[in-house]
Amino acid sequence: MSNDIEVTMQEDRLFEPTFEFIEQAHIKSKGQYDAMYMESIRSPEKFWGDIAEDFTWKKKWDQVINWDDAPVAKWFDGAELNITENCLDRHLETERRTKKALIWEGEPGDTLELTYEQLHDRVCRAAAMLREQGVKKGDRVTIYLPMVPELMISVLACARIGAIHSVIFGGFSSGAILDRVKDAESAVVITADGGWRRGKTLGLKKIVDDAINQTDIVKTCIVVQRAEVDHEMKSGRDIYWNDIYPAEGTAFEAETMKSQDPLFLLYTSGSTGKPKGVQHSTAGYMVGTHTTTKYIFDMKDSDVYWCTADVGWITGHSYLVYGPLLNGATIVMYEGAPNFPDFDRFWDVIEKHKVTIFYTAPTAIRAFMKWGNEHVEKHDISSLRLLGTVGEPINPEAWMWYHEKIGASRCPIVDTWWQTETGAIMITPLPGVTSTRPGCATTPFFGVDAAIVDEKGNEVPDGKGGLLVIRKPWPSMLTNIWGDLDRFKEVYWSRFAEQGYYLAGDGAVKDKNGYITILGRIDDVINVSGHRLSTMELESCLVAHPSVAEAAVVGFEHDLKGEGIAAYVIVNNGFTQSEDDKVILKKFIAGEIGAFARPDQIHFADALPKTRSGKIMRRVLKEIAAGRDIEGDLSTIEDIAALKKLAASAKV
Ligand code: 6R9
Repeated sequence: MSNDIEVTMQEDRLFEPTFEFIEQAHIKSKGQYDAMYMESIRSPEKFWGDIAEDFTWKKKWDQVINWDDAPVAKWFDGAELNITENCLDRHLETERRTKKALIWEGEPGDTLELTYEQLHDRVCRAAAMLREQGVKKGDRVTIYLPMVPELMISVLACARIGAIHSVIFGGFSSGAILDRVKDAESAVVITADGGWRRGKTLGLKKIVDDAINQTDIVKTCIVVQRAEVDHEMKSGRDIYWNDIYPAEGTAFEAETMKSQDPLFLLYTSGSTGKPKGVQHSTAGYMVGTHTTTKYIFDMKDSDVYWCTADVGWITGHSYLVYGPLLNGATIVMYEGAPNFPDFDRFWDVIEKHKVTIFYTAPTAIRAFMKWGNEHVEKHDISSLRLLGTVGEPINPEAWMWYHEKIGASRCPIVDTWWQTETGAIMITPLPGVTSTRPGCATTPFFGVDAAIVDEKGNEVPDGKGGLLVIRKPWPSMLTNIWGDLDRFKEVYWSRFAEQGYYLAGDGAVKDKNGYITILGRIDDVINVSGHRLSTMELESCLVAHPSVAEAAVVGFEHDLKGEGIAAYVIVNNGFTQSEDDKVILKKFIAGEIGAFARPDQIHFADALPKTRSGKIMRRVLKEIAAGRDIEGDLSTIEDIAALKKLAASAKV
């Protein structure tokens, strides 16, 4: 067990929601939660069917959940709809027409505010633009943009015409873009000349060119002019957004989609092979993101809601775009870094826009702690009433700092566990109900039948760690891996095929009160600042470098990032092993995958610690990376001398 987990497990402080919060909350009591939870598990048809009545449907469903083709769920089977009518058009008939939908702030300080009516108009125009470019229902559109309004608008425009969006986080490199464009067979890419980050511009178009010049799949590349970065335009393929975006508004009719039609793909790392295109469908995802946003963030019309995630991650999809828009919320979107021009930028944004709900990642919280309280204290952030975290386990120390310094010991904190695959939050406190415990995600949301099981699928006793599984389908669940149904079944459903359980890939433990604590990944996925990376993907990347013969990558505990990346490398004959060579390899990975994948440590090794059967002993490599002495049974190691040498050289 790592130190962090040990500290979390010993935690016994409990924090009750305040009376002021409870009084105004959507859900006010444990009794109310229990009754709703019970109904959601016993009668999901009734529970979700009632909720779905409130949406705009072009045709109602025949069945709330059709599980006949398990594990492919058909939520709201037989229904027809368009999610953007629910995100936008529906609100135009109410007072929300003139309510702010988006408050956007660019890193240089430029701003844009759009009401629901204006956002609707922009989405319709962008939809008309895409249609004009020949994009049809079912086509895949790749979006590689900085956090500018066009990002949200493009996503919604795709959904409006029934195209499947595949957003790639702006930190990914050209290699990652090429893989994704090819896998999705995406003929259209939307990008920008560049974006702002820490006062500098980053040339996105150039990165895209390095990818799409290598394939003839991409026929059209639409370029948003954001940061005046030099770039090339290939004639016949590249075209400026401003040159084709209609000057006049059009009431663009939303395409009719079946409830199961894919809404988007989002590529994520798994333990094996290349990143997989996690596929989400329309109706279930809509109902799931709407309901979680409403109850977990206790969303009201008076709220100003800020989720700091990039739209390139699932958190940005579900809780920056779809969930809040479905609730008619006012959304803050910020383009740049948290420490530009100074360490107080986030608190400045909160003060300026009177943010009431703030959702961020533990890695950011740890950075704020390090930067010091004075940056927070400069600002009046008393508008805040609710805080959230997501992406990785939060250590109790960071939780307490968030609670006291940002939440004034008054705002409930929702520590939300979920995944790209689950589409929406699964395990979380309910802010008006749950007594929270630092580092603990607490209890399952409505409809989530979570259990902790052993290798055979039997529930483990309370207090004992095991594998986290979900035993029943839930509305926002993934419906496939793009183009690879076998892999979808294999990765998530084969381990407990008999019982039909979804394997989350996380370890967890439940206490006697039913509170679930997430212990971290059980597979070869590492979580660096909330970004999922596969050790195998990193290893294949390293061995693609001419100097590398063999590589092993492990995660290790890192104060700021949660986990850091350590790579152990055996070089080919004739290559040197200097500090400069380490820098070259780090840069190589950053160039192939993205800067966030740059290893923290490179160790050159003569041999990797392997068992006699040839398995790399990752446990040992982790301990070396964490600077600990190697303990435990080493009797199965093949080359103990090489290991000792490696451990000794890592210490200097
Ligand atoms: C939403 C998101 C999913 C993995 C997940 C788990 C880790 C996410 C967490 C958490 C502990 C939390 N994770 N939230 N671990 N506590 N509150 O992050 O999706 O990028 O797919 O990552 O992140 O390990 O399996 P994704």
